[in-house]
Amino acid sequence: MIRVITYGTFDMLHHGHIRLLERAKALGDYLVVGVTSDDFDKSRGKINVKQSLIERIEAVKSTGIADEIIVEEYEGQKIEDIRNFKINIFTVGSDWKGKFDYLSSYCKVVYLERTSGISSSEIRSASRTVKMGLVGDALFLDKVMAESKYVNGIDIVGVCSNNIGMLCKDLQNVDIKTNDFDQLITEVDALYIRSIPQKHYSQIKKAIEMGKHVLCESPLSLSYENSDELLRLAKARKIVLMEGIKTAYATAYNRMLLLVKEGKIGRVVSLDATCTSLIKLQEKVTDWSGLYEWGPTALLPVFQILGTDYRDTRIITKVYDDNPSADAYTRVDLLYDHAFAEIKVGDGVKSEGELVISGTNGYIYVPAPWWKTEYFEIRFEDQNLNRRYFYTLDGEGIRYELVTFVRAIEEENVRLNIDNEVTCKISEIMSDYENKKNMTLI
Ligand code: C2G
Repeated sequence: MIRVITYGTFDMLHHGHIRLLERAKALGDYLVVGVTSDDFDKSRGKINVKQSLIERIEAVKSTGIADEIIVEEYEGQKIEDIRNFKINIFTVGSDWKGKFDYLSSYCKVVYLERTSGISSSEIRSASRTVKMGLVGDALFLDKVMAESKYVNGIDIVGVCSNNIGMLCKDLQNVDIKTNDFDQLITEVDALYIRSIPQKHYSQIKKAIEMGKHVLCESPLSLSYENSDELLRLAKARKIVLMEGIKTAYATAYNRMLLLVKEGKIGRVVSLDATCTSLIKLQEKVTDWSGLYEWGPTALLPVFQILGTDYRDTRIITKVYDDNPSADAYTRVDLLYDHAFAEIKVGDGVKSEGELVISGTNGYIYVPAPWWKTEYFEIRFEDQNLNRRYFYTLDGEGIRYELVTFVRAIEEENVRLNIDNEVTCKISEIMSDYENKKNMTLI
């Protein structure tokens, strides 16, 4: 009996896939098909896969061609599969020609001619491309531009900035370059906003009223009520309004949240999150200061783990020696009925940017810089039980954030990674800071 194996993502299964499977089966008597897991696809740069692993497996199964379906989860797995399943022939489409020659020491390798004129990418991008405009004065826009290149279905066509000259070449080459928000907004389907936080509310409101989707860097506004109003307005008009905190879309962070929710460290009693970056003077003119820049990221695990029903807060801000109106380093304490949290953020002081979540059975330690980590540890009294977790993070989470945004525009009911109540509570802390509520300045 000749045993054949082939692998693929098989997203939006089409006749190119089916022809491949048929010819693979015809090479022998028994066909094993490896379908790539969502994580494996992400780690190899395929981030736009539309269907879940289950849906893709079901689609392959429904062809009736495969004798056995397995999941491909990691690099190097092919060799192991060939040994375990006693495979005689490995086959894949000719777009991979040469890439799997190394497997020929384990079995025969056959490249089958790829069917021309059809691909998953074409099917995916048959849905309309979202024309997006970027708004803001900071160099962060360069990162968003660079990351958008990895995301199908999004095209950055314009930028509204007072600093166009400072931005990257790609952004200088877009069709619409302006410092007039009203001009940009009329020519796009969606906006990515990173203007100063004081402008967010009016810009978002205008965008929603004109039927444009918005991805806005957190905070959405500087008060609970304003953010709540914007989210309701967006919902009523069927517009996507998404708060941008890239950490919320980072794989390791999300896995860590699941482990906490599952009770791995027992009941969480305290959380400490620190985020700092010493920024260059040139950037300081154009970017936001301390709490606005880092507060939302540091508050994210607090609200996602301890909830949004805190009892009390206290803010301590160390201002810059040469600029008493700007915060160099800020500490926010949050008191809950059965837990407490402390965040420390700023751009005028450097500290260890770590996250520690302490529970009744153990704690989670996420080393600096935790907001874009690929790795964390769970630690217990008995060190033998400690475990380390590793994940890959491409593009600091911005890439996945953009993928989710486009998906939410295309499909209904896509779950965003930040709940509305979390968004509103982040805005509430910003308003406490604005209004110097429960705050000490030093
Ligand atoms: N294919 C084809 N003709 C097409 C499109 C795809 O013959 N028009 C083949 C591919 O060459 C591949 C299989 O169908 O052999 C599955 O394609 P994808 O879902 O795009 O999977 P891919 O990302 O190529 O994964 O490690 C190898 C990978 O797992 C192959």
